[in-house]
Amino acid sequence: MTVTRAAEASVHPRIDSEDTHVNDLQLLRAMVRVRCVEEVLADVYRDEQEMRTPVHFSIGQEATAVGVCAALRTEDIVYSGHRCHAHYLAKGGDLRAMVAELYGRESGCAAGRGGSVHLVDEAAGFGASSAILGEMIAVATGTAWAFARERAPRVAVTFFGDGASEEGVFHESLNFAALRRLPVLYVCENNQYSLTSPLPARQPAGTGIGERAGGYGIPVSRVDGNDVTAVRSAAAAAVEHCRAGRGPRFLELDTYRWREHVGPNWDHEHGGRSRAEVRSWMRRCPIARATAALRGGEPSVEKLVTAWEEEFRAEARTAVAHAKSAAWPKVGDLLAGTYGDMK
Ligand SMILES: Cc1ncc(C[n+]2csc(CCOP(=O)(O)OP(=O)(O)O)c2C)c(N)n1
Repeated sequence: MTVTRAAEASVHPRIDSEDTHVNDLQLLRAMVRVRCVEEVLADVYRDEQEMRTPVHFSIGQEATAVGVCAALRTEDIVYSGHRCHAHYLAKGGDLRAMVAELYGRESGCAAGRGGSVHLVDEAAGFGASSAILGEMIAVATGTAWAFARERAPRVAVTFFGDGASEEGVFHESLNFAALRRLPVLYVCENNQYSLTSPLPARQPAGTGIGERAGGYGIPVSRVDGNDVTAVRSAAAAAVEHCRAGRGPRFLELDTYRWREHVGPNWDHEHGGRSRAEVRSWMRRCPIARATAALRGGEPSVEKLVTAWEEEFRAEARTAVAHAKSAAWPKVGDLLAGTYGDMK
């Protein structure tokens, strides 16, 4: 029972505990939370049409966010792109402030000015997210440069998709980070699609994203991104390397998004990808996989998952109710916190 209580204690697993069984349960719990929050938001978004923001869900990709963030300290800074809810939550971002942001409220994490693609939680070490593809790759590289100059034992981390690896700034940033041996971890979530365009239609046969990063002399690990413990182990080794001042590292994590590129729906009816392909990846669900792996040591793991689902769905619904009753920003303050407000 000690194990279960420890797992209940946190939705932000860290690697400081020696007990890997406890940690693995915590990883599972953290993934269940991300999944439940996104599923509740997807339902509410579709049924109410009240959130005035695009939403890019990571449903099916939870192991990448949770596995990587479990290897980080609060003072390490994470950046993300448009598909950022899971990264924000896994790094310890405030759920209520995220949901209020989706509803455009003043209590949102970006004061209701940014929407779902502009999440931030400085206290949790979640630096920023942006829908400009590749932008945060450069920002994370700059942050790592600052850490290196300050000789701070901190690591900058940036999540991005396979599509973002095709931006020029990807190459400029990796080259600079390798040259200066910066403490930055690049995490490519390779979910095979950029909108509806599959990887083989965009990149030459026989080449790969990790190979391109390796071309700059950056050590690369390619990992099954739906295996949360494998992701955590690879991330822990990479973060240790960065923190020790040995330069950047690169993780390529193979995974798959279940829902449409943007929005709460499924997209197999639109012709871009087949129902069979989506189903084959749903059979590789990271949560089902982690649950099965834990069954031997924790026979009641399914019951735990069911209880967590109830708990987190309720938490998400409360955050939605809270956001809906929160104040809107004042029209007169529209430019507050923006460049337009600067004297
Ligand atoms: C500089 C820039 N170019 C194009 C876009 C339009 N765009 C938004 S998301 C996206 C696809 C992103 O694919 P990927 O990086 O693989 O991330 P995923 O959506 O698969 O998580 C594109 C092309 C953009 N936001 N920014």
